Amino acid sequence: MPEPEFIAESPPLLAPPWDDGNAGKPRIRDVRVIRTAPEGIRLVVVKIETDEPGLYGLGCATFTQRPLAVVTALEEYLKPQIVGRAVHDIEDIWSMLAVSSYWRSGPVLNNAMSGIDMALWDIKGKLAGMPLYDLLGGRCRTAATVYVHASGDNPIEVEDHARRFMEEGFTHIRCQVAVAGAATYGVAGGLDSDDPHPAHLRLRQDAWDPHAYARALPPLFEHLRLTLGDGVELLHDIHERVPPITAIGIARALEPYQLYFLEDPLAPEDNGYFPLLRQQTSIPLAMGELYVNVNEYLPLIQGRLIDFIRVHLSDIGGITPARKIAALCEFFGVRTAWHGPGDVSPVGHAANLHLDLAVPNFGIQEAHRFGDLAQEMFPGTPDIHEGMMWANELPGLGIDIDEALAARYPYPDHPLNGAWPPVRLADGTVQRP
Ligand code: GCO
Ligand code: MG
Repeated sequence: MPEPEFIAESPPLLAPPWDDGNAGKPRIRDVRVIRTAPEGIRLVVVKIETDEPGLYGLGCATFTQRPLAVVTALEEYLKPQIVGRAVHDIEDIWSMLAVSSYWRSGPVLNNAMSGIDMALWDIKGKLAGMPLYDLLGGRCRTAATVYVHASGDNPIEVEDHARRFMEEGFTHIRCQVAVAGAATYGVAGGLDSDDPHPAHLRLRQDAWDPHAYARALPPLFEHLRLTLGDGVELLHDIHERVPPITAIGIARALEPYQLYFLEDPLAPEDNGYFPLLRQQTSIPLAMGELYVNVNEYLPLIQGRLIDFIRVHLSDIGGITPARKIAALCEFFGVRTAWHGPGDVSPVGHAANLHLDLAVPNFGIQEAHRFGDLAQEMFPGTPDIHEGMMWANELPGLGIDIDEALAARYPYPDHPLNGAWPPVRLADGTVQRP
């Protein structure tokens, strides 16, 4: 399809009534979608270029299990609606795009919107000459405390891994252990070498056994508390892989070990169990990386049923909805813990970090330590040291992309274009998520 000719005005039908007042403001000239995989994970990054020379913004639109669908949504549906619009009207552009398909929400559309939304916030920061955290109200802290992932085939290996992190200055560590003879989520090592997933996402080829997994957890955390002591915060991710009543049992069994939080005990489909879970235990609960729709998290926040909100910024549509969620959570005593694995691009991590710094009710940030290549490809990738993530002083998101380098790392071949193979119980039943 030929590129639409650039006109320095809003597209017909889509101009807001105040568009005359936008005369002289920079306008969107192009929306470019960049696909790259510096670490084998399929990233989607949006670059919005304006009619002002050198003024552009970057956004994360990474949905690594359906990246090509996001690219199509951006190129064929969202871009034609916003080329020509003034860059200032972020809220209006978000609201307009959100309903432009009538049927709304969902990870594909939200990710596409997030690419645009973050890029517009990046541009707004550049226009203001301020890092985004300043524009959002100013910083509330020096840096964002992070947690990292330790795993192993048995409690001793997990302990060793955690100790290495502690020696590096990390204070919060998520711990996952392999279940003997069963598939295990979130554990690196001893895996099928043909598995296309990055190590932390790989699945063992054998079946998943929710009850064996549940039984393996108390001995793991008992071992970790005994050997590592109380001077470290421990976290765990259930990843929604057990029946709801088993999750309640796990939460109660882990109470003595004083976890910082227990993540994703229930699948979004089982939100109705939260009141029961909450009545049974005071273990801090973190929830929400799979949420895409406001109706999924609103009742949990209002009902004070969770302690940490863990949405994936690009999966809910970017910074615009996330800053509202953070503000809402503040009034209900819920802290933020934005999702931050390797399938968030460095641009998305920068967006997480600016919110972490600017919101009073920040809890913790999940960290992914990007290798040299990704850091070279994305200059300004947030720095991690002393157990914290640090922002630079550059305006906007403070991050850039070396497009020539990005082009040298295309998506790896994959029979399903990144889709996940199923996890199954011993009888073959597909297990969520
Ligand atoms: C986490 C997550 C991730 C997700 C991954 C899915 O807490 O970091 O559970 O590892 O599984 O982002 O693509
Ligand atoms: Mg998780």
